[in-house]
Amino acid sequence: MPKYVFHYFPIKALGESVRLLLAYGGEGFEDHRIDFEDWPAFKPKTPFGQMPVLEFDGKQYAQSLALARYLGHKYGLAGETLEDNLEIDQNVYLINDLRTKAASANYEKDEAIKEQKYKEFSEGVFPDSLERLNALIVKNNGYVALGKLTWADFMFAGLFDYLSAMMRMPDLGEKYPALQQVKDRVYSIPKVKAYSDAVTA
Ligand SMILES: N[C@@H](CCC(=O)N[C@@H](CS)C(=O)NCC(=O)O)C(=O)O
Repeated sequence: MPKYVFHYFPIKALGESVRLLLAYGGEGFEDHRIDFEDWPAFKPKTPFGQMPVLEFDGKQYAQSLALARYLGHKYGLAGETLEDNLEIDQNVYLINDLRTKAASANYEKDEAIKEQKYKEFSEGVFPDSLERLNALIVKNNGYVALGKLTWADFMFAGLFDYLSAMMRMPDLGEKYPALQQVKDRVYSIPKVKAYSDAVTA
């Protein structure tokens, strides 16, 4: 029986970063993918009525960023000082803000407002944030923070496909090569690659 059970929908979205970190950690995890039709029955059994949820030692924990930060610290992917960790968090929250903005367009129910948001964001916040992030990664030698591999790289790599789809930007990696570099770098780590190859096989 693996130490961890990870509960999430059968999609990448907010769950993939945690799966990548669990794969990197190599302790073994059950990748419990809950179909959408089974979610209503499982929802009341989770801490906050949402997934992802990580279960171990008889307890369940929620919130994707909290889970990623925890696993990052556990597996040697955090900074060495408070200020290092502040820099990681700062860059993770920059990415998370962009994710929230993209989600506000993607999940907008009113079609007219949705298209208005896409128009506005595609001319403003999307390119602004992406250029900022691209420059940040270049400054950090191809990493999201601290000039070395941290859990922020896993957070971003796991989110890449979701972000690209939600921003309607299938050419995200071509337009912003540093972003593609982070994704490729994380997915080329042998344990992460083995997990990813097994899922897509
Ligand atoms: N801030 C939370 C958001 C979690 C969240 O929005 N989860 C969605 C799926 S991505 C969910 O569980 N939706 C089903 C529901 O709310 O019933 C996190 O980062 O984990």
